[in-house]
Amino acid sequence: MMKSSFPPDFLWGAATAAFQIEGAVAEDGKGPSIWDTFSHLPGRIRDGATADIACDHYHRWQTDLNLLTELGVNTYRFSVSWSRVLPSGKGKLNPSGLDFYNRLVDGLLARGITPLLTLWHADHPQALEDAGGWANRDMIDWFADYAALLFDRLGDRVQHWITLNEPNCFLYQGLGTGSIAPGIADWKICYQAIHNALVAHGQAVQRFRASGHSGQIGITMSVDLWKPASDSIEDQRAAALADTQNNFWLLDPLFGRPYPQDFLAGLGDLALQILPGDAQTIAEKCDFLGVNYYWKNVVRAGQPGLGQAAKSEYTAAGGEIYPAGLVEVLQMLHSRYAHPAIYITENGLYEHNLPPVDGLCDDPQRVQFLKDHLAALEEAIQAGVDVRGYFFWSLMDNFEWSQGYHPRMGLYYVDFATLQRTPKRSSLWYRNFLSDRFNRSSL
Ligand code: IFM
Repeated sequence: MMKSSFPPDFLWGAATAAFQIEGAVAEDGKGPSIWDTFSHLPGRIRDGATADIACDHYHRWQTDLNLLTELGVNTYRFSVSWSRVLPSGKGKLNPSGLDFYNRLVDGLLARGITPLLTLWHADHPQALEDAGGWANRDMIDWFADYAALLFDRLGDRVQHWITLNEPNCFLYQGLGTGSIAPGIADWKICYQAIHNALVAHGQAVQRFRASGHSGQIGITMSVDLWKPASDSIEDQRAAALADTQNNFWLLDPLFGRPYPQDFLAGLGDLALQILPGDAQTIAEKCDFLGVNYYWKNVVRAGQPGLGQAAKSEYTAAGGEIYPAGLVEVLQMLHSRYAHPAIYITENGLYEHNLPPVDGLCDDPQRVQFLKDHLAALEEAIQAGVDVRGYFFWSLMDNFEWSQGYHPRMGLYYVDFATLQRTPKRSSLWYRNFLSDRFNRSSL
């Protein structure tokens, strides 16, 4: 039998986020979040969908944890809804909201599944947004206090923490282009908000260390590949710029480097307010970097947005499926940032609706996607990259932000009329892959 390159203690999991699956948006004392507000604005979400019910995970969490057992994963990544725990974002705790996560964590541990908890996955309380959200420096303390509360209440059982999920995507789109919540299109606000969010991340890491709890903490970034459409100098420059804006702008300061200077100089009127000590706080040492990898972007000068290379396969959302890019991205992170420990906190495929037939949903493209990306991951590990875990996005079909329920990304199909979950072929493939892994590592 071939020896696997995956370490025996590798974390194998699936991921979700609170707003995308929980529903119950106004139940048991939960306050409104920016996504509750945004998803109810006319014309902002495809087909006018909302996440008021979503997958109804708030009521069906036990069924969903049983799906994890069925899959055979040893870990699960989920996020906490800040406004369920602190309806106004700060101050008064909502005990029923916290209890939901207590039950969830206990349910995972009872099933032998390690929880990996994300503190902010795009859905902060509307009350804080009304006070300026991430553009207001007070948000740094509000976030750190919220994080400290969860370290205090769940840190006896949760050993893996992520501060922020994809501040690059969610803040560029939420505050720069305005295409997602909170729907503000102002680049000055956007860059300041990103800076403040990075400082907030650093403060949360400091509060975690101060809490005395054991465990690991990190941040998750979306790190896709940005490639020029041709060899022309213009296309190469445009691709390098996109890489800097999307990746290095946030990653460099997190790893103790200055903000990319060319790009900083180019901000002009958008100049940031950076206070003494911010750089050190942002670079507070983490235990790992979370990496979300989906696809390759092809960049053509003068054409904002995604370009597409000829003769490639595309996801239902337009990105190019490119497993080799995972190796490239991981090797880049390994060499540029002095080989950090990495978890692949998301990787998955956008697909159109393929309803189940006779209790099974056939999704060969996702099976192939998984095979190819896990092979790429193994290649990166063999090349020396310190990858410690892999989380497939997503456990089940869910609310895909401004796209509503259209792209389906789950290992389990969700019928949004009946809320029934049905396995897809990819879940069976992942299950077999994992049982083979675990059997091998116990030999
Ligand atoms: O669904 C999202 C998730 O919330 C953040 N990362 C990308 C996923 C797919 O678009």
